[in-house]
Amino acid sequence: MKPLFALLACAGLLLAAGCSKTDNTAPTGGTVPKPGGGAAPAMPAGKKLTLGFMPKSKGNAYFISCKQGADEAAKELGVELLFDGPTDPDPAKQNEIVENWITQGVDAIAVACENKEGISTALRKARQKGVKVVTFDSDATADAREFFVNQATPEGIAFGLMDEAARLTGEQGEFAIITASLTAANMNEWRKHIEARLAAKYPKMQLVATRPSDDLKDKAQSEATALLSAYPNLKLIMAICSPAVPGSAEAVKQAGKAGKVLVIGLGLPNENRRYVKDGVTQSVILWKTVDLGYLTMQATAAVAKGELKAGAKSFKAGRLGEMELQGDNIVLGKPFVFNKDNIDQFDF
Ligand code: RAM
Repeated sequence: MKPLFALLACAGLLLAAGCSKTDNTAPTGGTVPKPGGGAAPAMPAGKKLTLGFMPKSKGNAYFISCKQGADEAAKELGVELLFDGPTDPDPAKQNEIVENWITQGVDAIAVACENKEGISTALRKARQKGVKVVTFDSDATADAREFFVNQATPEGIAFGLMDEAARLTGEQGEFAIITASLTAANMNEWRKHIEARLAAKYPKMQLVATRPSDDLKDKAQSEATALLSAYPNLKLIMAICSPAVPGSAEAVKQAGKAGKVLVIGLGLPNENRRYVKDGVTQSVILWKTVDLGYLTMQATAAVAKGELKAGAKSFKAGRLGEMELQGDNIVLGKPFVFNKDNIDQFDF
């Protein structure tokens, strides 16, 4: 952890959790209740848990960074981690992988859902077969999983974006959103709160368009290019999925509009550093993706072992310390704003 990040996290500015060291004991065995009554046979002593970890897409740097934290937790806990997912976002492929994991008889799975309704049927089936299910990043329906590991509250993310857009534009003018898909549940939740904040606080700002990028950089770049010609008075592009931030920045740069059309969004410092330093992108907002993957695996293992159950108020998440639960949500913490002044202190 870089010094500034560590400081902020420990000060409670970034994460709700503390910074205590992990207790690495990983109990095995015991009797695990199965959904629908009955009990699974006790796990043979010393049996290694097998946990699946599925991103929306394997090619997305955001999820590669999450995997780093998942690997760290798996190593600490002595569990086997299966990492699989579509190469590019593909809901049908996600369902297929869930089915494979059911057949393989894995103990638990963690999934970032591309299509909320679509995957929930497969996840419910997994639960019926005794596979514990946790979602992260983007949720399924509540009855299709035990817990959702959320990166931050939707209001925290949306108000952070909207307030930053308002600050940078002097609360005036046209802006556009580039999202992942128009059905992406996490982005749609954030959009709802962005629009509510806009309506409540910024009457002189106008959201002129919301365009999908399918969570792909090249598509985001062509959408941003189209927005620049369709809206000559555009003041800012807000890219709310990670590949869309560098995609939008590249479009603005190539159009020679750096500094005239501002770019902000939810992105990784490493993917945006160049554009932030060149003044094309003003601010990037994100949570610590490594910690999101780490927390997810800690929670998934705890659920698989029967240590984390519905109704729990908190659980111990290794190096992140005691995490409080909000109902069936485990919230990582508050998002953080990266800009020219601090981006060099972060490496993910
Ligand atoms: C994308 C993913 C993910 C989202 C981030 C900000 O890479 O779609 O769901 O949380 O961006």
